[in-house]
Amino acid sequence: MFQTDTEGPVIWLDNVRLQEGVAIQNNPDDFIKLYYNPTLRDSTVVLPTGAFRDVKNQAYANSFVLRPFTSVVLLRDTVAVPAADLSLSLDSDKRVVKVNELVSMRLRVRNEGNTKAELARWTYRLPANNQFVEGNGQAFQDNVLTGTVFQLNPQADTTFSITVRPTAPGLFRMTAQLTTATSHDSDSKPNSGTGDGEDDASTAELVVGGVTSAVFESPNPNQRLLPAVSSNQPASDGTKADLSLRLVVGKRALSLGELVSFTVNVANVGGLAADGVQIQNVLPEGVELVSATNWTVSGRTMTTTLPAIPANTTASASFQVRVTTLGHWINQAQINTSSVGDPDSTPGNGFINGEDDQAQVDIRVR
Ligand SMILES: [Ca+2]
Ligand SMILES: [Ca+2]
Ligand SMILES: [Ca+2]
Ligand SMILES: [Ca+2]
Repeated sequence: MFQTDTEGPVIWLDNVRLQEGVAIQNNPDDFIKLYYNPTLRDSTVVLPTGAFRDVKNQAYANSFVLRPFTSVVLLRDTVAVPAADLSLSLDSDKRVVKVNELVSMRLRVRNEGNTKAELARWTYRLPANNQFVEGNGQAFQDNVLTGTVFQLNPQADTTFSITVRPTAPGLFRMTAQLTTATSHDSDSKPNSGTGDGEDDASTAELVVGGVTSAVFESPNPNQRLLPAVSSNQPASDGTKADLSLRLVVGKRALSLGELVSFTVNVANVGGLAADGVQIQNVLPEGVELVSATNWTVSGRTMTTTLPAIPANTTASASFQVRVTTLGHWINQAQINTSSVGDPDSTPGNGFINGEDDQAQVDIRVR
């Protein structure tokens, strides 16, 4: 039997059984992790199997990118939170307003998943020359408004009404994003920046005070690194010449009887010189040919062969027509033959298959 020996009422403990303790050895490293990036470059951290959270309750799994000279403390997630798919949209009641006119903004957070989403937070930063007037009861400071969504049922949404006032003329591009999401989201990452096209960020545009060249954009201070833009062009092939065709017309809206010239430009972006490049041009009804030096004409079809086009140069051919009939007319041109192969187009295979060796241009005769 035990008697307590402290201040206050005396407590007796009866029927106490004692037994030797069994120590369980835990490695703290299995429960808490500190990552630090001491380099000048972004560093990708690969996590051990399992789910983790930082002190802001942000979920982590698999891997994440740590910016230069930043650190993060991660705690192993022992209570599993089901995944949800949150998205955010921002829009305004009007797109064109006057200076100092109040604008109602709608910020909506939606759960597109089939399980309940746990707590999430969003941040809406205003560009310069714009002020928050009313923040739906949410806190705002220094043009930054933050809000909390405690839970969201599957396929449900919640909307925050916010009033802003632009104070200068210009185009305002305003952005908001989710900055915290407790539930793991498979197609977006909170606080990743507003410029990566994910569904948890949104942009609304306002034109204020008529047309001006001023553009005001919301700050985007923590944009995650985006991959470099890759070209849609094939790599230069030393055994082929990548030819492409462009059509230019002097004027698109014409009066009856007016003269207009067309120019066909052929560019060779490598890697061989192209010889024997023949262009075919089909004139629309409604025009008559006035001058076509070096072209052979048969009915409405015209052809010409360009001089050799060395790699990384352009060649062109022009002609002039008179418009003779009212209406909307389309002129078409394509590369008809070439002495060398082309990596992404075939000569002479038509005008409407989307290849880069064909083009069309329209004119309207009033
Ligand atoms: Ca999402
Ligand atoms: Ca994001
Ligand atoms: Ca081509
Ligand atoms: Ca073609």
